[in-house]
Amino acid sequence: MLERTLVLIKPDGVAKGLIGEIISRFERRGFNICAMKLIKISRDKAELHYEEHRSKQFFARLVEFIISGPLVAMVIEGPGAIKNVRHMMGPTDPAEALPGTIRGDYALNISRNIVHGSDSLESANREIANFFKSDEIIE
Ligand code: IDP
Ligand code: MG
Repeated sequence: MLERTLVLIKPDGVAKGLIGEIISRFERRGFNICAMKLIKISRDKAELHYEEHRSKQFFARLVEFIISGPLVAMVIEGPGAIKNVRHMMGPTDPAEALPGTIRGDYALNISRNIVHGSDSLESANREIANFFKSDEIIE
């Protein structure tokens, strides 16, 4: 099924100079980029993005980190994009990620795991709307 998912190259990925590398992987796989921007997000937007984690002990640090520097937000489209993009990223904890995945190649620390990808159709729709106006997304 053709799907859209929100991908973030988080501030650690931007700081490590991995923007091009990460975008290349999605392009070479055949995904379509339908929106993209480099931004520093507000605390409100960050808290909305991670609202499912509000009760977790790591929530405050997670929000501080995601607003600490610029990130790249993109909407990526393709068959099974939600699941396939997460497969390309690897598991949340990079210590468990296989080489060949983004987290397995570029990260070791769960709180600095380089990328975000939506985990369901419902999350994707909510997260895309939090980052992009409809006229910023190319049909
Ligand atoms: P995901 O990014 O793979 O979807 P989530 O469980 O949605 O993982 O968690 C969101 C983000 O919160 C993770 O990418 C990671 O950076 C951070 N995180 C998750 N679990 C922990 C933890 O136990 N300690 C610190 N940070 C965590
Ligand atoms: Mg998640």
